[in-house]
This record gives sequence, C-alpha cells and structure tokens, in this order.
Amino acid sequence: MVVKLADIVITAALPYANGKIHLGHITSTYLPADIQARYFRLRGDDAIYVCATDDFGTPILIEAEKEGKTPEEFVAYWHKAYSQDFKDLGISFDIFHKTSSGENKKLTQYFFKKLQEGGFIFKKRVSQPYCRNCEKTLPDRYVVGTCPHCNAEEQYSDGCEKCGRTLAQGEIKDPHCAICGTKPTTKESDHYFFKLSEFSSELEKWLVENEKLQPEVKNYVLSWIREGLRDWDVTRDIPWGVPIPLKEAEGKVLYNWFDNHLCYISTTLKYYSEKKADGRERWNASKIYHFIGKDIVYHHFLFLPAMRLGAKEFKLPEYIPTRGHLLLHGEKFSKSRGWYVSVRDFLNLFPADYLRYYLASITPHSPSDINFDWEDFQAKINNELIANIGNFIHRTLTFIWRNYGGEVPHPGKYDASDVKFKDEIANVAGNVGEELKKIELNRGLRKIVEFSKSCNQYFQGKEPWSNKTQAKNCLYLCINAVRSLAIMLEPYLPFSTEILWKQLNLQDSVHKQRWNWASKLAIEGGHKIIKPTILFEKVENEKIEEERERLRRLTN
Ligand code: B3M
Ligand code: ZN
Repeated sequence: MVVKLADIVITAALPYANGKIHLGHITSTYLPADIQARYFRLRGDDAIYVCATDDFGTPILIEAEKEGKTPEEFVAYWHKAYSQDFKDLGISFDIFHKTSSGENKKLTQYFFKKLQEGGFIFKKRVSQPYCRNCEKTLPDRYVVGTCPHCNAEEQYSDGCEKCGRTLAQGEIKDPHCAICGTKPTTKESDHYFFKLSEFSSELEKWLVENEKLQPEVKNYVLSWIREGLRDWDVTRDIPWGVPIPLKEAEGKVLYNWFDNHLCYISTTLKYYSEKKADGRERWNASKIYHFIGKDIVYHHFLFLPAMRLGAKEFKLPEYIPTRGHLLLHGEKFSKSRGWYVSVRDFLNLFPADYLRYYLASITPHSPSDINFDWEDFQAKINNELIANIGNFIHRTLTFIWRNYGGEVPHPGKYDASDVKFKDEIANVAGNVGEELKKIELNRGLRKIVEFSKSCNQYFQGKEPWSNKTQAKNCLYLCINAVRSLAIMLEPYLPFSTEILWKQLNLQDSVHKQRWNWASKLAIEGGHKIIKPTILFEKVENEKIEEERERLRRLTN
C-alpha cells in the first residue's frame, strides 16, 4: 500500500476533559481549524488535523474526586462525549487522542530529560499550602478563598472569576482546602523550574522574524518579553499527571501545561507510526498550524516555542492562528448563570451546518471578540444561506428537473453575458482560495456569497422561463456553478454539500474533490441529475423567540 504523507499538520487547542466545551471553543478553534484542514485537503495537500483531550491538571482531579470517580474514568467519559460532539459538528480530526496516553507520557518525560541535559531545568525549594486533614499539598485550584480585590467568596487561589484578576500564591484571603474546608498550613517541597527567561532573546528573534504570526498578537507577546520573563515552576505535588522522570522526584508530576502542548507532537507521531511512516521526519518537514483562542496566547507563544527551542528536535509552528472570545448577546458566556448555549443545545435546535455557516461568517482571523446573536443568526441563515445560495441552487436544479426531465441541456453559442459568467466560474476558485490560504476564512465565505449573488443575477437576467434559446446556455452554466459552490462550500458546510453532490448525481464524494476543479465546467450536456429536494429549511421566528425569551428571563 502506498502511504500518502502529510506536509501540513493542523492542531486545535486541546479541550480539558471535564465537560466544559462550549460554543466559544468551537468558534475560536475547532471550526476554523476544521475549515482550514478541509481546504488544504481539497487543495491536494497531505494535511492532517490533530487533537486530543487535555486530561491532567488539578481541576480535573478535584472534579473526579467530587464525583467519586478515578481521574482515568472521569476523563474517559468526557473523551467519548467530545468525540460524539465533534463528529456531529463535522469536525474532521484525523486523530483525536489524549494527553494521558502512553505516547504522550513518554514524549513528555523525554522532553524533561532533554531540557535537563541542556541545563534548562533547575531545582528550588518552595513553600506550599498543605492540608493536614487531607494530607495533601494544595496547588492551584485546591485552595479557595475570598478575592482580595473584589471580596468575591469561594474563588480559586490562582484567580478570581468575578473580577477577572489573576492572583499570586498567598494573596487569597481566608484560604481553605477545596476538598474539606480546612485552613491550610504550609509545607516545603522541592520543585523543578524551567528557565524560560534564558530563551528571551531567541523567542524575540523568532517572533520578530516570523511574518506569518498575527502582528497584534505578536506585539503583545513581545511586550511581555521586554518586561522580563519569569522562570516557570513545572512541578505539582499531586497524583495525577506525567511523573517527573527522576528517582529523587518520586510522587511528583509535571505541570499540566508542560505536557499538554507536547501532545500535539506525540499524537502526530502516533498517527504516522500507524501509517508506518517516520513521524519525527514528517513533523519537521511539515508546515505547522496551532489554532488557539486568545486566552492561551502566553502558553503557545512562550512556553511551547521555548521548550522546542531547548530540546532542539521538533520544529516550531509557522502559524498560531489566534481568535477571540465568543459573547452571547454582548455578554460573557456563563454556565452557572445559564447565559450559555452548549453544542448539544444548539444541535437539538438546528443542523450543524447552520452553526458552521453562522460562526464562520462572523469570526475574523483576529483576536477581537465575536458576538453570537440569535436574531443575527436567523438573518444570516434565512437571508444569505437560504435566500441567496440555497435559492440559486434550488431554482437551477428544479428548472432542469421540470423543464428538461433532469437532463442538463447542451450549450450552444455563448453571448456576452454567458462569456462573462463563464469567466466568473473560471476565476472563482482562485479568488476564494486566496483568502483561505491566508486563513481569512470569513472573507473566503463572503466571496462565495458574492459569487452566488452574481449567479442569481445571471439566472434572473437570462430569463430562461421566457427565452427558450437563451435557456440552454444558462442552465448549463448554472448547473456547473452549483457544482462550483458545492466544492467551495465543502469546508464550511460538509453535510449539505455532500447531499447536494448526490443530487447532482456526481461521482465519488464532495470531500474527495480538488479545490481547483471548482472552476471547471465538469458537468456536460446530457448529464442527468437526481430529483432535487430542499437543502435548507428556514429558521422560524418561534424558535428564535423562544431562545430570546429564555435569555430575557435571565436579565430580569
Ligand atoms: N486545555 C484549554 C484552555 O485552556 C487548554 C488548552 C491546551 S492546548 C495545549 O482553553
Ligand atoms: Zn482538606
């Protein structure tokens, strides 16, 4: 068997395995990365889309304990649930693995050793909160208390969710153990630190020279470097994590942000080893894209590259596409308040492609925030997807079905408007592709919408219902334009375009086409289509009103 090897690796930030995926993560990360991966695959690249659950960390350990489950059981449950969510949303991972896998533990320990040999790890004694009752040291979220800034109670010791400030160790007032409520004492412990500060100038150089990183994000990170980077405590005294591979460090594990991004690499290695290919070679020969949301810029622009620079074996990313937070009607999502729409909630109301269409159309390639608004959603679907794109597809298919018995007419001699329209088809794949190449996915979609508008104008102008001689060229070109739309919309609407492909009665699957073929007139006169059905149902007022009403009740 010939194995095709990828030359692009796309990753999406790894979701914590604790049930907290929401539409914001889909918007900023999983959907754009998916559209990008699908576009590259259509273009003919060997592109793979890699993801995993982020299994370690104190919040997961605490939540598992609260539910009376082992952390392994807990993360396995969420891994399975997410796999289903992603599948139902059309997220086309080539592999969806986990940070607690054997492969990732091995690579993480290898990195630790390499960094230690390079002199980038040092040991320091730190004093830490300790619960005598639970006989546990209490890192991060194991300590809760009152925020010293806004007096909000029951906040985690590393940051206040009410006022948004991050807190340094020891700052929280009235600290107590998150498990049993006991006031913690302190205990000394040996911790390992990564010398992040030593990489300051190398990181600065990498950022300045890499023109593919978004300038607004880059400048932010450069200002952090210029303020001075702090060395990074990568040890946790908890039983859940990758064990530190040293005799003297028994019972200690690596901080969750030390191992999670390494899972991009370990999962890619696993993918390739299953294809009997050399994963390390492939990684280093690939263009690397890490899609993230803006709240994890620090980790992806500093920790991640610094660790790779220190280990000197795996190349750094070319692209770290960073997108903003999703707001719901102008306010932050909050599960506890109910100001929230989960993936499931949405899928119970509308098809996945509607969500993909709407989110892709409102999300720019920038870290600015995005607003999810039910009325805007309805307008985008009804007035754009349906009244423009859906309408053109439907009128073309039904016209051929009713007037030509489903058989595409043979074209005759073109007039000026035919030639103009034929040229538009010939240029559209290149035009839209220009945007997708630059990760400008919303702009690519906009250009497709413009193309469809001009298809409708052409159809309208030719009046095929009244002018039989003009009708043949018109329908021939239009059915080909429908096919162009199917290919170009595949990354955005993978479910509906496949149905459309079947209605066009074309070979194979829309997912297996080539992007450039969208500009070909590949459907010939005499080709038979299948009886068309409605592709997109209108979004009715009642459903939108219900969602609006639910939110209104929360504000009163
Ligand atoms: N698990 C999710 C987050 O902080 C975190 C991402 C890891 S990416 C290596 O949003
Ligand atoms: Zn306790």
